[in-house]
Amino acid sequence: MGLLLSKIWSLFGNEEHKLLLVGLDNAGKTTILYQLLLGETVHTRPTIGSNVEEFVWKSLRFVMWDLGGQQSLRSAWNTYFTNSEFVIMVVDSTDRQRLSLSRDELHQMLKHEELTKACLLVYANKQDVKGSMTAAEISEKLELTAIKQHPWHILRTYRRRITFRIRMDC
Ligand SMILES: Nc1nc2c(ncn2[C@@H]2O[C@H](COP(=O)(O)OP(=O)(O)OP(=O)(O)O)[C@@H](O)[C@H]2O)c(=O)[nH]1
Ligand SMILES: [Mg+2]
Repeated sequence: MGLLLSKIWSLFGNEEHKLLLVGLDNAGKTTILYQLLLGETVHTRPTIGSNVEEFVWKSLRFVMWDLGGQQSLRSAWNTYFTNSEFVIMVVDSTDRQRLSLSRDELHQMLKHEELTKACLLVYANKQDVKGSMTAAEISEKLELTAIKQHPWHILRTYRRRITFRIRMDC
């Protein structure tokens, strides 16, 4: 009965989907969160801890956790992993120097047992900046093709053009 009720409940779109926004500091995660939520660019400060907001897309409810990306905060990311269905990794496409660090953080987190079923979306962000790396370059340097256990997708974004596209069947 409980299962039936929860299935009916989910048909009415009341099921919540937990989504994590991760990436190094200054990648643009908080900007993206509020751009999706409010449709406008907000002034941000480095996130200490996390921000959490509810976001509705195509009648689906997402609880989005935006995690602070500074080095001292990254070791606490795993405390947010439970029940996460989606991970959005935000990369600053102008930050060539730290792309290998982003790669290491990404591959490390995807090994975590609580994320075994998570789908990955990568935002190659700050595409408005001249000379930023292409999505292909970022995909290669992040070694996305080596990720076999998680469906993944990469999108070019910048703060005024954030595309939210999640495959619910992934
Ligand atoms: N040019 C450009 N700047 C951006 C873009 N997105 C964010 N920024 C700027 O990048 C800086 C960092 O943005 P945040 O959203 O605070 O970055 P964050 O990933 O949340 O950083 P932490 O909270 O420290 O982890 C801010 O000055 C933003 O205005 C973008 O698409 N293009
Ligand atoms: Mg932030």
